[in-house]
Parts: sequence; C-alpha cells; structure tokens
Amino acid sequence: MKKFYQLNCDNIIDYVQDKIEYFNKEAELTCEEIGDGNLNLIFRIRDNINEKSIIVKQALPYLRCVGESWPLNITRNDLESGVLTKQYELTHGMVPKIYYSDGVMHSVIMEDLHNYNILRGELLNLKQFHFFSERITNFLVKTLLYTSDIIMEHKEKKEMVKKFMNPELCEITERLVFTEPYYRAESNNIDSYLVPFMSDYIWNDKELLNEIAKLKLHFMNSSEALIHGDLHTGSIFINNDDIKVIDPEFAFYGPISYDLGVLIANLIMNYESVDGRYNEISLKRNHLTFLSSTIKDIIDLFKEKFFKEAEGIVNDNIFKLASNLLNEFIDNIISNAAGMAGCEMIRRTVGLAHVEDLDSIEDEKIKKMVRMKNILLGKELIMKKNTIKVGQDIINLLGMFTDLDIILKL
Ligand code: SR1
Ligand code: MG
Repeated sequence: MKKFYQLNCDNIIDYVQDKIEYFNKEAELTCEEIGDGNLNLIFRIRDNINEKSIIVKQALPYLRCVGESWPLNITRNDLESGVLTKQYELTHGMVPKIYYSDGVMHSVIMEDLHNYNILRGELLNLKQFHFFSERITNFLVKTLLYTSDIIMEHKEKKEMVKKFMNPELCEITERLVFTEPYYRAESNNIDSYLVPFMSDYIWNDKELLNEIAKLKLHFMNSSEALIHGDLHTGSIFINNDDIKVIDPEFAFYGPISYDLGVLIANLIMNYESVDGRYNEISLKRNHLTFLSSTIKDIIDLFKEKFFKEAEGIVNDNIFKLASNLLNEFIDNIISNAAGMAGCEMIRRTVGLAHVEDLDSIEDEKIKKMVRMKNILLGKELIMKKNTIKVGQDIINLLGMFTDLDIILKL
C-alpha cells in the first residue's frame, strides 16, 4: 500500500524518476525548492546537461504562511490537477501541461515555465506587454463562458459544480477577502497608522459593509462558471509573446466577476504604486498609460468576446428567446467585478496577505499615501459598482485621489 510522505530535495529525484519517463534514467538531476507561496511545497528538478526541467508541487496539510494552526486538506492538489487539465483543454495550452498527478502523494508533476517570468515582477520593473489584454481575455472567455450554463448542457454542468467543490480554499477567500479586513480581526496585517484611517473610512461605514456582505454572498452563492479563484498578477507567467496562467488551487464554481475583479485590482495596485517606486516622470507616465489602456481593454474586450462567442452557441431555448439576457448578464459581471476589485484592493492593504507592489515602496510617507489611496479607491469601486459599465468608467476613477496628501494633510 503506497503512502503519503513529504517530498524534499533528498527524496524527490527518486520519486520523479519512478513516476515519469521524462529524464534519462542515468541523468544527473538537481533539485531546488522554489516555493515562496502561501500554501504549497514547490520544487524544480533539472537535468543541466540536457537542459530539461520539470516542476513538482505538493500540498502541505496546513496553510504555509500561518502554520499548523490552520489545517488544510491535502487532497486539494487533486482538484488543482483536474482544473489545470480542464483549462488546458479549453484554452489550448494557456496553463502548464501536467505530466503526472499523484492522488496518494497529493502532488502534481508539471511543465516548467522556465522561459517565462511572473507578471507581477515584470510590471514592478516597468515592463510592458501590449498583447496581454488580448490574451488574458481569451483565457477568461474560454475558461468561464465554456464552463457556464450559457453553453454547457445543464446536467453536465451540475456534475462539474460537484466535482470542483473546494470548501476549504473558498473559506480562506471568504475570510481573508470578504470578512476579516472589515473589522479589527487578529489575522489582519495592518500598520498602526492605518487603524484610525480604517475606522473612519471603512469599519464604521455601515453602507459600505452592507455592499461587501452582498459581494460575499454573491461569491458564495453563484455557481456560474469554473473560476480560477485567485487570478492576481502573481498567478500569471509571461514572456515577450505568450502568457500562461498558473495556480488554480482556489478554483471552484463561482461568480465570473471574481476572476475579472481580482485581475483588475492587481493591475490597479501596480498603477497606484508606480509613483512610490520611480522618480523619472516620462518613465512613469509611459507605464501608467500602458496600465490604464490594459485595464480598459481587459474590460471592453472581455465584454465583446464573451458576447460574440456566447451569441453564436447559446444552448437553451429560453436563453435564445430572451430579448436581452446576454447583455444583462455581462453588465452584471462588470459591475460585480468592480466590487470584487474593491474588496481585493482593501484586503491586500490591511488583510493577512499583502502584495509586493504596495509593500515594496521604500519611502514611508509615500507608502502611507499610496495605501490610503488604494483603500479609498477600493471603497469607491465597491460603492459605485453599479455605474461601472465599460473600461473607461474604471479609468475615470483612477485619478480621484490624486491630491490625497493635501486633503489628508499628510
Ligand atoms: C493565506 S493564503 C493568502 C492568499 O494567498 C493566495 O494567493 C490567496 O490570494 C489567499 O487569499
Ligand atoms: Mg497562488
């Protein structure tokens, strides 16, 4: 009877050679632990002579960034392999290829994207990718529309809802994105100067809390499509002509707006942080122009592609007879995506898990201002979500708190 054991650099080479026929049996392989994420062990196994490598990802039985006090079921990696397989098929390879999925070791052996870099890091270095909005909207439409009731046979879709139930990882999002940042919870990672600010602008704003609660219920109760569930800029690999989306461990049947909202939020946070990390005006301006057109295009291209593809193949008689169903469905996605983006921005500033874009700003005074601006912008997106219809509506909000330092006398 085969048993689970934790992989490490001493035992993993034998494990890999036993499971896949990828490397020559005599090859001299090296192992490097490269995981710095919040949840898993990740290793790169390489044959330096033949320049071949693979990645092994193994689930830990607890939340890595919190410790054993937050236990997690290790079977979550099995779900992730299932999602990657589905997304690979739907997108013709926009996610890493799986070589082996191990239901005993709860590990996945997959393609190493060694000639790609993480998008977040590239954006932090002011790199621009003008094809990104086109590609990521293809990924969104293929993975979301084609797993939804708009196109799928309804019983088959319900089987998928069952197959991709992911209660533990959903609970992390429900707590860390939609609950704990909105009161003084112990899990929050908040600098003391933000405590009175949060009290004034967030924690005591009952109307805002009501909107956030509604977004949480929407997240929990809308089995619209097989969503990625954590589509931030650290979940996307990129090079000069291609992207790959990784890490769908938070995937489940949820609201389409969540993927779109998280992505937009992370691009906005990069936008907000540019001022704090660079001085040269033309360099900054150029990057901000690229980011704002990317954000705008993602919304507009998503709407256009989702509608066009759905219109041709919608699968349900009443859906076909309805006069405006698709337009209304897409409009709701865009409004809710704005709200989801607002929650992601607030939680990445004061919640348990932050983003490098904001935290790496060295000048403390500028960091304080950027964080406050980010929180207020997040709030605007939530409160004005019903007015967000097209990409430009989000861009119009980006300039709102330009003079925050003057307003708040920082
Ligand atoms: C405790 S896990 C923290 C965050 O990391 C993941 O990437 C998700 O965004 C999660 O909320
Ligand atoms: Mg991740």
